[in-house]
Amino acid sequence: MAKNKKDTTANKIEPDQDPGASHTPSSFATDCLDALRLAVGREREDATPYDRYLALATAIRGRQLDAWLDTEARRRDASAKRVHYLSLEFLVGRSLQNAVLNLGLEGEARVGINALGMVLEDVYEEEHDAALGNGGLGRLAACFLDALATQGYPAVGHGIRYEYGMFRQEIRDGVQLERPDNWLYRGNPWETPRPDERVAVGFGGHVEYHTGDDGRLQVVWSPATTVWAVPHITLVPGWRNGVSNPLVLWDAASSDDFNLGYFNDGDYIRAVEDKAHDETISKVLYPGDANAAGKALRLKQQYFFVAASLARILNEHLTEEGALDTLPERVAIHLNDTHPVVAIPELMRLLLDEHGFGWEAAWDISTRTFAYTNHTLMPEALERWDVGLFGGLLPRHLELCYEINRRFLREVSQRWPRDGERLARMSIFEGGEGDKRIRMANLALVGSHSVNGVAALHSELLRRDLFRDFHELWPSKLRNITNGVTQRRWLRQANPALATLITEAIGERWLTDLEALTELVPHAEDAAFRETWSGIKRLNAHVLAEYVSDRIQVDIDPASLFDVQVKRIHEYKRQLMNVLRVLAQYLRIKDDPNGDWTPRTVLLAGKAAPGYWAAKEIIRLTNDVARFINADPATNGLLKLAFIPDYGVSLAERIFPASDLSEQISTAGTEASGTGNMKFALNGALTIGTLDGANIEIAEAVGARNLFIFGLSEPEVRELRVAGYRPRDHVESNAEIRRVLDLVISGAISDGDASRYSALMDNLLDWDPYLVLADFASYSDAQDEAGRCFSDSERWTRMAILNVAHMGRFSSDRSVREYAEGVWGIAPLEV
Ligand code: 26V
Repeated sequence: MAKNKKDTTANKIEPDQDPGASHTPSSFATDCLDALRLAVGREREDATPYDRYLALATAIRGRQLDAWLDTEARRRDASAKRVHYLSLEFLVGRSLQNAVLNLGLEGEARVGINALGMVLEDVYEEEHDAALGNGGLGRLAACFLDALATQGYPAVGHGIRYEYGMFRQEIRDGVQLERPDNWLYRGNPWETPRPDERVAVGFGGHVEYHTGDDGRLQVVWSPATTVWAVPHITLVPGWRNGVSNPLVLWDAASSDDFNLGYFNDGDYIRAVEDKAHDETISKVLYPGDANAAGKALRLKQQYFFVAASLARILNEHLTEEGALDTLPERVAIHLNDTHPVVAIPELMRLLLDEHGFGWEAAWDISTRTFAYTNHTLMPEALERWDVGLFGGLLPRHLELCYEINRRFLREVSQRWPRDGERLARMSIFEGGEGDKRIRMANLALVGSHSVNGVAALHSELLRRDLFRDFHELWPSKLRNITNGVTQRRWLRQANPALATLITEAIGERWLTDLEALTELVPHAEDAAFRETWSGIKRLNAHVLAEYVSDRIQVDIDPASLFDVQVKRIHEYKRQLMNVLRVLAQYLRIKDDPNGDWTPRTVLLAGKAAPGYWAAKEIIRLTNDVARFINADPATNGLLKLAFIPDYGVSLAERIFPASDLSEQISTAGTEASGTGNMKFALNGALTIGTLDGANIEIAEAVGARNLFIFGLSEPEVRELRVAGYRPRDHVESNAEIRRVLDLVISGAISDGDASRYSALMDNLLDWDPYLVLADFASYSDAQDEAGRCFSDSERWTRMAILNVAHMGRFSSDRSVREYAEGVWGIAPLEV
């Protein structure tokens, strides 16, 4: 597609919609034309495709602002309780198409954009993804905002307006390179800055104690530096209900009227340098997903957005209610993982030091306000802040953490006297002298009234292992709320052809009530319906094949089985097992070129944390194996492998609709939930997976006959580890895996460089922490079964339809309703 060449697109008007002919532009089309002149400042004939995108976005934003004002008025009139979702990540992706669809403006937008001389779908492609998140946790937050607005719940998201989002992934010679994601360089038409509502956030300094006139202790924190937090509001539209909820993203700005000391010293340049330094707080998203980076900047980011958000929340509550003792009646604050957990001592500080509450009252308000979700069992992902670092930046908060802990441990020792080990396990602090750390998860458990995991198995493991002591102390605090995804983006928007077929068969109800999909069950028996269904899948495969060919010059056959694994690259997710099995299949085809093979295209995509060596090696191996097997004419029509670069929300929207087989192959007990598993199944892909995370619940919902389950279960994994796992045993007993590893070790796949993967292979043979070798044979059998099943296209399509029909439970609408009713105590606004 030619971009930025106005003469190639300017006259592209869809038939029958030439505004110059008979059509009278609707008011929305007029708004678009107006926006082009009044907001973008461009004549129609000079407008670039991006100008047209800006015009359409601007016209829509106006409608959203209007809906927001209405929603706010209704909330205030009803004195409705509201949830504030605090998250360091919101992985929103693009906004234009989502807004067009949710506002029900597709027809008018099409006319409006035709009037500007372009096709709507091409305008969508002009938008840069808002990639303000790493993966599952951030995307879940975005799905929840959509579900909250759609159901009319009063809700606000609070996060950081990173100037650089998730890095752009380039692949050079098979290796991942990280490039900056300068997503704001052409501006952002969706945000409304509110500089007049900025908040001052302090860091460092010291704490003083005074006795007030009333004889009470007064604590005064004097920060060493202060940074402005400037809110930028992006609106989240509900599905055709006139509701619009705000997402408040905070931008760091240097404090012009603070830190004036240098000016007086005459060191003007140094002062300006320091000001620039303050603004680094919101510069860049931390591109990790598992290794908690104990870096000062990350702690600064956490406190920065938490302090700004709480100031805004309290200010609004005081304006509306006049006093803070009613806070828990009007406000719920949700902590998305431990990243915003410094909110607990911050609210205590505000109540005690700034608003004069006593400890008991402040603690009661605070614990009734906060709830916390855990998103991972990986011990290396649990945040533990060094007390030196923490106390240096937040001296008053460190004191408050000690006091919270002192009172908490007193309660524990009353219940379990003389149980020192239990006290040590439950303490908010660990280590000692010179190596003391704050366990943010323990702080979250102590300071929240509700704690939840994100799938049934995950929550069970939290209760059994990670939070066992806490579960014994407070048996009703820990609960499960299984994740969900928004069907509006992941089916209606991403896969319009399938969405239309479903709507034609069962009506529109599924868009706001996903359980309605069960009405598809009888259609699975309708041969004509199945034929249309699989035709749509093949058409989507065609579109993806074209993209892959353009992007990485690999030709893939849209009729082959699209076997897809897309997610962050991590050892526990076992992309390595997938790639090794591809090699095994390659060797089998070489042995028996005339065998009855199901042609297959294996696709992988995902980013590795920049400092995660093993994950980057897995990407390189994938690319080496792909180059090796794709170059072999003997297997070419039967097996292809491709790594698609720069996975993100928009690429995911292309991939799920085109996929046949969804790879969900983590070691049982490691993937908290997974949400990609739900997006695949919703688009009619069958799952090959372990009994892990939400796979278990998906299998229950769709029936074990309709997916391919393999591998050790969580109890079996635990048993094997206790007994002593010996990876080499599995190699000795399996000739096929031996041949595969020999092939990798020989250097044949890596230009004869025999040493390239020796460290990765040694790691596998000596340690194999995620049991790749133990599950390999079972995985390989399940893959054979999937291949056979796909060659019976009638049967496969029937299974795919039944999968979709039973996905009702996995809507984020259901998840959010469970939080609203069971955790936050909020109700929808009357519509
Ligand atoms: C950790 C870190 C460490 C420091 C650098 C930045 C960073 C960012 C995020 C994290 C925690 C990631 C936890 C996470 O994404 N968990 C995923 O949450 C999904 C939604 O609940 C769930 O479906 C996935 O199974 C789970 O891995």
